[in-house]
Amino acid sequence: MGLRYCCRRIAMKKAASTLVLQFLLLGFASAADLLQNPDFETPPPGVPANSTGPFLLWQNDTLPGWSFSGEVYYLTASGDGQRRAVQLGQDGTINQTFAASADYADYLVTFAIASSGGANCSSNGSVVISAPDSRGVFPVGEKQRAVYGQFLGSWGDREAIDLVIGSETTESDVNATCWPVVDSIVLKSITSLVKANDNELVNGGFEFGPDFLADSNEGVLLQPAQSPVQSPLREWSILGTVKYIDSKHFFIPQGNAAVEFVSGNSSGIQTAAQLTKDSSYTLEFMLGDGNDSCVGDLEVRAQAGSVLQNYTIQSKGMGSAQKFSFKFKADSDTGTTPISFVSYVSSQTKDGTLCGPVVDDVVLRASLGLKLAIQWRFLLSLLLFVAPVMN
Ligand SMILES: *[C@@H]1O[C@H](CO)[C@@H](O)[C@H](O)[C@H]1NC(C)=O
Ligand SMILES: *[C@@H]1O[C@H](CO)[C@@H](O)[C@H](O)[C@H]1NC(C)=O
Ligand SMILES: *[C@@H]1O[C@H](CO)[C@@H](O)[C@H](O)[C@H]1NC(C)=O
Ligand SMILES: *[C@@H]1O[C@H](CO)[C@@H](O)[C@H](O)[C@H]1NC(C)=O
Ligand SMILES: *[C@@H]1O[C@H](CO)[C@@H](O)[C@H](O)[C@H]1NC(C)=O
Ligand SMILES: *[C@@H]1O[C@H](CO)[C@@H](O)[C@H](O)[C@H]1NC(C)=O
Ligand SMILES: *[C@@H]1O[C@H](CO)[C@@H](O)[C@H](O)[C@H]1NC(C)=O
Ligand SMILES: *[C@@H]1O[C@H](CO)[C@@H](O)[C@H](O)[C@H]1NC(C)=O
Ligand SMILES: *[C@@H]1O[C@H](CO)[C@@H](O)[C@H](O)[C@H]1NC(C)=O
Ligand SMILES: [Ca+2]
Repeated sequence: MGLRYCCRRIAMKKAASTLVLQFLLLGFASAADLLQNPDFETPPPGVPANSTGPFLLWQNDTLPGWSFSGEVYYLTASGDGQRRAVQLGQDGTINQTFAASADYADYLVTFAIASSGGANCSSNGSVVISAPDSRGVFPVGEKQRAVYGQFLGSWGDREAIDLVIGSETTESDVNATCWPVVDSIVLKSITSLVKANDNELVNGGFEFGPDFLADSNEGVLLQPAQSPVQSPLREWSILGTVKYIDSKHFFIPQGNAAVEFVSGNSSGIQTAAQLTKDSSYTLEFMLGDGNDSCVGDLEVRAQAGSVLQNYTIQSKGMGSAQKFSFKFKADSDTGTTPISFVSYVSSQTKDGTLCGPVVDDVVLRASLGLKLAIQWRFLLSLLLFVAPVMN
């Protein structure tokens, strides 16, 4: 869904079919109903239509689309625009098996979790999401509700994948624990991404990441991910907490998505580029604010190889971005040059939400010298090849 939407918009904006084609070749993202009843809107048959309180599921109940064990409650929010969700109590888990696509793809999940209780809980419990290749623990924070994104794994061959969602608490007194509420579980698959020819970085525009929830204006939180391969932000590892933000609810410098560094010291992203040693390159990026009332000086430290540079913008919190760039020489013996953007200071909006600088549209290019050199080498080899033939 994400990709088709982005491409249609690009096509309308620029009417440049070549650009669209390039985008299509870069990778394909799809969210075609991989899960049944992902938002629990189809209730267990045993739940009375007018039920409002938590409904404890018995062994003999069914939760459409899902299996469950332990203490699992079905919740129906009272009032209009009914929302349903599940609460995972003591040893509560739900699971569902989905079929991976025939082609190999990376799977990302987005989900919302909420605290069930108020200040009386000494622990809100955590949600544990696991799949054959991964396991992530997500605490219900101070906020009433949070949306997270997570990398699940890479599968193909129509393999059957069991997604398991459970609860966990650090509190030994079960009564003092407010068990977490889970809702809106959205799966997305992305086939492997390929470098565009004018950027040494893959996913430099951050268009490839977990899905956004349609009804949510709070972005998607991404937890630390050491490996760019096993990161929900494709091809970038994550330091601290990063908020993945969408153009429907935030100001985005380029395309439909960007990253906001929200956890202060330190929060950011990192990747690596295969560069030619001793050649010159230019790193270009947009730095801004997401139109989320994040007021003040927003600073990031950009790193390319051994070059570190700090950049600051004065944010009014109303959505703006500036383009920056710097040149550097690739100096790594292994050919792998680290590229990173990190924020060291934490900021908050007036209502206490953590916020920070937004980075987008990161482009790493060979400087003109290197490009000419490559072209010359190409021309020369062509001449050397053609000359004898002509003789
Ligand atoms: C729910 O509806 C049933 C009949 O459909 C009724 O007997 C019961 O009192 C209702 N409960 C509430 C809480 O309204
Ligand atoms: C499930 O079993 C319980 C007792 O063990 C019973 O009270 C309840 O009516 C049963 N529910 C269904 C849907 O059969
Ligand atoms: C949930 O897990 C159990 C045990 O691994 C398995 O038997 C069951 O088929 C799974 N349910 C679904 C809906 O995937
Ligand atoms: C918190 O505990 C107090 C005292 O036990 C109780 O009066 C109050 O209703 C509780 N609050 C909530 C939100 O459960
Ligand atoms: C649990 O969540 C509530 C918000 O619903 C928050 O007020 C409380 O501080 C949280 N408790 C802990 C221990 O994080
Ligand atoms: C949990 O708290 C309730 C009151 O809120 C009490 O009735 C119950 O006995 C407690 N259970 C345990 C295991 O402490
Ligand atoms: C960030 O943390 C590092 C080490 O943990 C510390 O040296 C540095 O002063 C911190 N910076 C800020 C701005 O808090
Ligand atoms: C960039 O900012 C960090 C953190 O405030 C500081 O430690 C560092 O010296 C600065 N680097 C440069 C090159 O100004
Ligand atoms: C910021 O958001 C407001 C509404 O919340 C909107 O009117 C305004 O156009 C946005 N600004 C930018 C630069 O996107
Ligand atoms: Ca973007």
